Amino acid sequence: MTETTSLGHTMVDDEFDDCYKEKAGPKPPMRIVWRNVVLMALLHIGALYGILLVPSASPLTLLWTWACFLFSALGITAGVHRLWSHRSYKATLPLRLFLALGNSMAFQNDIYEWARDHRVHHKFSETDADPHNATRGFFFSHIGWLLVRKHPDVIEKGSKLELSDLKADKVVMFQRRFYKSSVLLMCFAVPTVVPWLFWGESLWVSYFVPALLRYAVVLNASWLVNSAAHMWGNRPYDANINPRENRFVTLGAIGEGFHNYHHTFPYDYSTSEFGWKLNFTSCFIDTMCFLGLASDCKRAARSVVQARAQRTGDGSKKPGIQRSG
Ligand code: ST9
Ligand code: ZN
Ligand code: ZN
Repeated sequence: MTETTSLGHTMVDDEFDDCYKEKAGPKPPMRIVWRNVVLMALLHIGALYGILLVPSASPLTLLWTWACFLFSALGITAGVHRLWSHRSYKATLPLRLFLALGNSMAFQNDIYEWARDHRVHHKFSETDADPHNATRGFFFSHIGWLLVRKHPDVIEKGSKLELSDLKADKVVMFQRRFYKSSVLLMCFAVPTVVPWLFWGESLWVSYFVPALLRYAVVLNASWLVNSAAHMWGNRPYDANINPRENRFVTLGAIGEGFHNYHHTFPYDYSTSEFGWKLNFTSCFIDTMCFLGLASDCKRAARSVVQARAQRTGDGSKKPGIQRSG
């Protein structure tokens, strides 16, 4: 059973656990998955070719590419990240269906697998049990972790996580069951066919720009949160952890680069204390609340944030800064 607090919040297994100690002795050998290496190389070559085709795409196709970017990005940020991994707000069935479709368009593993890997990332951050352990370097935390077998501790610790809330969510389980077909449809077929069918774009351009290029951009924007935002930026809330506040990542990842704040207060639905500032995802969730499609947004109290910043921050936070949104 999933536990709830006295405030009715769902308890989520995403708090850092400092009891875990990495095993002593040599690390297990890295086992490369060549199939993934080839597929990722082809995707990125296709995306680079897509950049060359951008000038020949019609304005409507470019607008459509942007819409597909936003929809798939929200399927990650508002969907599998803030809703399903952290349970930082509640969403009605229509909104969960919308986010699951966007999530399939983003093709980053199904919601269940993504949320399981993400909870284990927070709980055992920057250890052997973290799937994209940033202490193994930029390349590993960015893309390398998807090209090799996982460290056994990721699987061992991940299998002990509390995931009953995900198993109980019919939308999550439905998407997992039909994941491959939903990806073919949402990530590749819909982005390619719509411009061809509705405004006569060539199938060639539609495939390489709104499908492949957009997919690769969303992937890299997401991966930058694991790589760059664990390496470069200030640590105003907790200087003892590596995740950082990175504006560049925030811009590309529609509000997900406030990563020092996020690892310190993983339950906060806004992943930052600045409301809508550089945070389209928070703007989207607030709009959903306004429309009655979302509710129960959790927030770190301002006094808690200030006290924590004073106690463990690196001193870069301006005192008394006002929170907006
Ligand atoms: C992708 C994911 O790109 C991206 C995630 C980004 C995260 C970002 C987070 C930052 C915060 C949010 C910001 C968002 C910003 C968005 C901005 C948008 C503009 N616990 O996996 P296998 C079990 S995906 C427990 O094969 P291997 C598993 O169930 C890209 N158990 O491991 C299985 O058991 P069984 C597309 C676990 O063999 C067994 O272990 N996809 C766990 O080591 C084996 O599982 C790809 O590229 C766990 N955590 O292979 C595919 N994990 O057999 C990538 C696993 O019983 N995946 N298990 O079913 C793969 O090919 C493989 O997983 C592998 C590892 C090769 C990487
Ligand atoms: Zn998170
Ligand atoms: Zn992180």
